[in-house]
Amino acid sequence: AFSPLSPLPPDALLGLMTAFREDDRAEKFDLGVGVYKDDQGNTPVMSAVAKAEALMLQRQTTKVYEGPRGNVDFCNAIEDFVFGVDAPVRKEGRTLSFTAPGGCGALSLGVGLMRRLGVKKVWVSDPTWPNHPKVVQSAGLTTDSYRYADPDTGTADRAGMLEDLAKAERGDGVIVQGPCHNPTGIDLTLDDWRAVGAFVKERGLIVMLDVAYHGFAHGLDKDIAGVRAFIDAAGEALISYSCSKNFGLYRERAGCFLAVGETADGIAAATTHVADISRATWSMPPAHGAGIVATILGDAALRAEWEAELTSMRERMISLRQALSGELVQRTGSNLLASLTTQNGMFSQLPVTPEGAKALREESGLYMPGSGRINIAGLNLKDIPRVAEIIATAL
Ligand code: PLP
Ligand code: TYF
Repeated sequence: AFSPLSPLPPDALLGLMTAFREDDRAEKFDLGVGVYKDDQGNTPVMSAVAKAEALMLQRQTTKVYEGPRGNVDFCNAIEDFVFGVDAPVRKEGRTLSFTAPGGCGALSLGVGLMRRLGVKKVWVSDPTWPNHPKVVQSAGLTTDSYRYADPDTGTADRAGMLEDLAKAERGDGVIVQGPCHNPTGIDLTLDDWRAVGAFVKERGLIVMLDVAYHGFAHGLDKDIAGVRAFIDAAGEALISYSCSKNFGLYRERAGCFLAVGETADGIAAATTHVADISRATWSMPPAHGAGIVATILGDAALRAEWEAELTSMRERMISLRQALSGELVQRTGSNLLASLTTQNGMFSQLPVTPEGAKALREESGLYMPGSGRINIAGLNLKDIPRVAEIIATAL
C-alpha cells in the first residue's frame, strides 16, 4: 500500500537539533532551533506557568469538552491583547476568536478560512518561516513571495514589498508576520503597518497577521501597536496568535485564531465556517495550554509574575544582541552587522551561504540552519567573543 511513497528529506531544523546533541566536541554552540534559552542553555517552565498548573490541578472537576471555541476566557484574553480591552470592534460584534492547537493550528484555521473565501494563492515574505508555505500548500493553495528585507540595510523593504504585492490579484491571500520576524528579526515600522494596511484594503487582499513572539521585541503594548495600526487602516484581518514562546508553552499547543471584519454579519458567518473547519480537523481544541494562559491572565499576581519573567527574557535577548553586534562590528568593520541591534526577538540572519553555515558547523561546532539564521537566545555573554571570532572569520 505504501509503495507510491518515496521518503521526504528530514526537517532541516530538527536534523540540526539531533546533530548538535550527537556532537561530542567540547566547544559547540547551538544557535539552531527557535526556542528561548536561559543563560545555562535551558528552557525552563516559567514560574507563573508552574503555579497556574498547580492551581488548575486543584480546581479541575472534569475533562469534558469545552466546546468549539475551546477556552472562552483564553479567547477573550487574547482578544484583549490583540484588539484591546475596550476596542469598539468587539462591542460591535465584528471580531471572532477560537482556541487552536498552537500558532500553527491557528494558521491552518486561517488558511482554511481563506480557502472558503475563494483564495487561490497566498503571498508570504521572502524569506519566511518554512511552515508558512507548507500550511498553505497542504490546504491545496499555491504560494508566491514578496520582498521583505533589504539586505543592504538590515531593515524592512516597504517599497519592495508593496511593489511585489501590487502583482497580487484582488482576493489573493497574504501572510504578514507580527513582531520579531522569523528568520530575519526585521519588523515593519508603525508607518509601514499603516501603509500596508491601506494598500491591501485598496487592492482587496485578504491578510493574515502571524503573531508568534508578542512581548519579545519591546514589550506587550508596543509589540502589538503595528497589528492595531494595520487593522485600523485595513478594516479587516485574520490573526494567528501563538503562546508557545511568550508563555514557554511549546509542547502544550496553545494558540488562538482571531479575525476582525467590516460587518457583524460577515463575522457571524465566518464564525460558523471557522467552527466547521475546526470540527473537521481536530473536532475540539486542546484545553491545557489555553487553560494555563487563561489562569495566568485572569489572576493579577500571576499575571505580574509572568510579565516580569517575560521582561527579563526580552532584556536578556536585547543585551545579547548588543554584545554580539558590538563584537562583530569591531571585528569586521561591517555596518550591516550594526543592524542586529535594530532587529527584534530571537532571530537575525547572518550573510552566510548554506555552504558557509555547513562549514561553521563542521569546522567550528557553531550550529545554525543553512539560511544563516541565528537564535540569539542560544548565546551566552561569556561565549560571545568566541562566537563572534568564529563568525567574523567566515564572513
Ligand atoms: N509563526 C512563526 C513565525 C513561528 O516562528 C512560529 C513558531 O515558532 C509559529 C508561528 C507557531 O508556533 P507554534 O505552532 O509552536 O505555536
Ligand atoms: O523556527 C523555529 O525554529 C521555531 C520552532 O517544524 C520550529 O519556530 C521549527 C521547525 C518546526 C516547528 C517549530
